[in-house]
Amino acid sequence: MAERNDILFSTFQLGDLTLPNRIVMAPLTRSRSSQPGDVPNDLNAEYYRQRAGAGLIIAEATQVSPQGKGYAFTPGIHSDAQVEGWRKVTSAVHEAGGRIHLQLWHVGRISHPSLQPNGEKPVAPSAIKPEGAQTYISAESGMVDIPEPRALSEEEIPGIVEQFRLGAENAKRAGFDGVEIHAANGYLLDQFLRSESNQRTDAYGGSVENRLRFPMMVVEAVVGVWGAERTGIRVSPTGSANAMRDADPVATYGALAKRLNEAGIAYIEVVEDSFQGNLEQGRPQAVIDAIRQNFKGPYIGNGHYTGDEARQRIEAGQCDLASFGRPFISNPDLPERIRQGAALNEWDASSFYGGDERGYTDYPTLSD
Ligand code: 8OZ
Repeated sequence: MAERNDILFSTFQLGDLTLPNRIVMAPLTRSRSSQPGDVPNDLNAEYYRQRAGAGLIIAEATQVSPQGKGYAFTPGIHSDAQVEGWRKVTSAVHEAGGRIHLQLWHVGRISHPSLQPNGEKPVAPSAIKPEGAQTYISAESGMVDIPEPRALSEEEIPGIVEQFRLGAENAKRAGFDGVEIHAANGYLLDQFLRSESNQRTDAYGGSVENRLRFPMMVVEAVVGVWGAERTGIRVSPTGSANAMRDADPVATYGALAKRLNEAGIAYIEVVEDSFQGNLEQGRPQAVIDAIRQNFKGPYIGNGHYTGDEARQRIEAGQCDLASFGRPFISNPDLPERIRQGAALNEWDASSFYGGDERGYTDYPTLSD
């Protein structure tokens, strides 16, 4: 049983939102939107409603445009039908007393022509194939290799910033409490940030300052819609998912953290130790320190946390909040279980992506 003054269950001021606890539901791709149109539905609303005990829910990665899509069945935030669908989700969470951000996503090169408008090549900072990366394109074809992308022209970049701005506006119309910019796990913003996937020789590549340019344009556009206090970001400085690597993550992410601090955004969520692969054994402490030193706002730690570890790391000042992914899939009442020190349900990985209510809304709570 947790102590009465358990820091995990102390309130936390995140921007201008007051959270009742420090346990955040991490963004989780579940690939269950309605087709055609990648539209959130009643089942999705029920899933998030069940998890409203989180201090904050960060809803799953959601493409800001058809071009930003990289997997079958992931939801979007670029059509009116999607806005209406998400409104069901935000209403359900709010009625249950929760708070919910939307994660704004453009996959860049992690896609396939069969998912792209007019069957075009996916776009990236540079025409570099993510070696070994795959994506799920349809129930019939399943997982396929990702082909070489097309490098974006300099002139196209403001248009992609505009896709994020519209996504942010649509998220507002859909009733979210804020947004998180997806700059992690090898998707478009991460592709620009890291030296190996960004080999550009124009103003968007080369030096750290240049590699930060496009991601910071997105941050500024989203802040223009939501205000800094309702805008967060997710990064994965040493994550290797989707064939990612950076020559000097301390320099890249230290500089990014400084710029984000100047922008005054509400939080940074850091994937410290990814289930999809990490270039370092354990948590990359040098990068975590560089981010903490440069970004003075709230830090959400993510990656293989247990409740006890979250408590210890918050008490030690290493993070302010902790986000949980897979434990939230199988435990809709995860905060209550952590508070009581109760056993957790195990997750079934075969039902993570796609399908129906099984492995989605049918995990039991303590009171079931
Ligand atoms: C797992 C499967 C598909 C997408 C991420 C959005 O890694 C994802 C994702 C994870 O951020």
